[in-house]
Amino acid sequence: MKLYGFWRSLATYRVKVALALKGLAAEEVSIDLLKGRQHDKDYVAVNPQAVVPALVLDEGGPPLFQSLAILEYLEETQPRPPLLPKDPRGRARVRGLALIAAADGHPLVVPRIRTYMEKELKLDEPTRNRWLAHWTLKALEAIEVHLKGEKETGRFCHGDSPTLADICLAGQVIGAVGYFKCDVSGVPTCMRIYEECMKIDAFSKPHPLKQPGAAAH
Ligand SMILES: N[C@@H](CCC(=O)N[C@@H](CS)C(=O)NCC(=O)O)C(=O)O
Repeated sequence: MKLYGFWRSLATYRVKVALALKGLAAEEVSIDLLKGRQHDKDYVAVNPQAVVPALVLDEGGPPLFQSLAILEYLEETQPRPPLLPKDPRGRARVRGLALIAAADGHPLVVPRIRTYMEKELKLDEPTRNRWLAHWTLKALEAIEVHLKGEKETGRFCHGDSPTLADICLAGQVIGAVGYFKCDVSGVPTCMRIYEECMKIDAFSKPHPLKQPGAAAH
């Protein structure tokens, strides 16, 4: 498999964690988002949305796109270890938690939004940073209410083994702590579970700030 991604990308991180948890390997191709390479003609031919990640399968065919769709594909084709619970209600809860991060929180802080705020809306850097930190924390606060109050929460977001929810939570915390310097004192359950995740190589090795690209920035 070939994974188009970028060291700083939280959506790429989600796919890398899932691949690692499932014991799958993929060759990585870096699309430098800081240099705008996602808009290069060659890459737009891979993913017309001009975003990473995209996953090319060994069997060929069009690349898979959207990290959660890729995670679901991996889950269906390589069910062990499972990243979704067996029961439909549990699956809905895990997907719901994952979506708070991946569908509601993360999209507000991606490069195209930041570029629009800077170039079109002419917002200064402190104002842009307030936006990034605010929406990143809002998603974690919503997840926190679920995690703190619901009996399904265990060592991880849902029970005692990692699921799609933990993968998305980990990325959201990396954004909050590593990128946007949020005050995370109000989301202790998220932080506790994040720390559990980081005890697992599949979560800690692909950490964006541990990638070679990060050292150069
Ligand atoms: N919902 C998408 C998000 C994809 C996305 O926005 N990726 C970011 C990096 S984390 C990107 O490539 N952004 C490029 C841009 O905004 O121009 C997914 O989960 O795959």
